[in-house]
Amino acid sequence: MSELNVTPQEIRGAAIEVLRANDLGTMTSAAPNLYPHMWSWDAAFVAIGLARVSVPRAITEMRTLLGAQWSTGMIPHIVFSANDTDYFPGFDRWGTESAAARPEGVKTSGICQPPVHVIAVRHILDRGRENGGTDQAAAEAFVRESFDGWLAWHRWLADVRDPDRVGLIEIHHGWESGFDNSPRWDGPYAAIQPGAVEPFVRRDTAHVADVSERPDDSEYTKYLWLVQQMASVRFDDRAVQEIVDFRVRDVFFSAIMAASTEVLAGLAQELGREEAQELRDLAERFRAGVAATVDPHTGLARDFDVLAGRWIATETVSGFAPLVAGGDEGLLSRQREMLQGPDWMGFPGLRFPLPPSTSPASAAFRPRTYWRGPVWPFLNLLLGWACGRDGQAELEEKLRSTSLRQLSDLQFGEYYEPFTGEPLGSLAQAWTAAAALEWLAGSTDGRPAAS
Ligand code: 2M8
Repeated sequence: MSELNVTPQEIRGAAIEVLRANDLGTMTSAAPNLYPHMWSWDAAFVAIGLARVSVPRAITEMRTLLGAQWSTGMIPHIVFSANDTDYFPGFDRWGTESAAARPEGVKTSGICQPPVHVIAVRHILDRGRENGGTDQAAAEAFVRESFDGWLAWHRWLADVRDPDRVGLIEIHHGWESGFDNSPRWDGPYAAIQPGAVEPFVRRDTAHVADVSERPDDSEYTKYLWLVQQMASVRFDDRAVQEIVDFRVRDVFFSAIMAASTEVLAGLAQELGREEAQELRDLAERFRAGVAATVDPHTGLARDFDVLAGRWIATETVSGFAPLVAGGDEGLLSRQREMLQGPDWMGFPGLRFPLPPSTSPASAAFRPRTYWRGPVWPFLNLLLGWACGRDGQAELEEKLRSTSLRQLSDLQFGEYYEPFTGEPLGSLAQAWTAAAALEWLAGSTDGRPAAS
């Protein structure tokens, strides 16, 4: 930690302040202005960070999210706060009011995001047990109380989004991947010819310093077209799959599904639940599905465009999905070597040796544009967590110490320019602050304090 120009205590204090400022009571806004609501996978990372500060508050975060679960089992990608003016598309534009499966009394979007949540629940349980006393009792009670909700979520993903059991989750909007405008989705979006989209006024561009850090209007038109398509069939799962213009098997989403389902299997076992084996088999299905996408020429995992019937081979960080999913050590060690090699963490001139969202060696790389190149700190936390799980202390420590150097600017950027280290998008982004809190708690030999 000697390379930091601020102390760990200063980073911790500043990160806690970001989470405090974004705290809306029972949910944390993803960012103060750009994202004034709760986002599904942001909430999971936020809970991991919160658990380092307050186990009860971390539980509240996950409880709020689960309170928005649809009767199908789906956990929606946005739970709207009362602030309905600063974000577009807001609740009214989603049209989820007409969905039969929507939750009572909670305003949500009608799509989902990657299922990181159970990994967060495991962190909450571990922190509760470290602290003992009421934290332990609350965490253990929460795991028992929420287990069926997580189980329904994972079963919904497995049944509805992988009906052919190929071990890959099908998504119906780039927003479901969380990698909104990644080059991964250029092909599928290029094929979409949107029908008439109701006029719209964006709000996101008012909250960033430079509009080129965000997707453009033609991209937004397609985003809204897909929402309109889903609303036209009231977000009915089967009907959406029949009519929607975006159907892609998302390898990174699937890797998170594999990792998280394995964690859920562990919780099931501890609770003496009969679903433990079912969940283990499910995790294996998705690990195998992810491994089967690896391009033998590049060594990177690929998405699959269902409508075009084509693999999507891009040089994006999602190519390292096997590192998140876990599995065959031969594959994983090749991927770890590549990740640290000259096209990724070792690319010449990087401000910090951390994986950019798109390789700078790729023609699709854009250093300042959102998911097309910048470094995303929360993703590095996920990669580090997977390294810890797989006994890769050295790489985990590299990611941890370098991430802390990156975050010692105390800005907690949404994403970072890889060559200058400039924070971009929103500042005071909640999951970035949460990642800092979790990294700070790691011990110097690279092992998490406990897990
Ligand atoms: C970004 O996505 C939202 C739409 O869901 C947006 O641009 O309005 C993505 O980075 C996504 O992964 C993230 O969960 C969300 C909130 O941080 O912002």
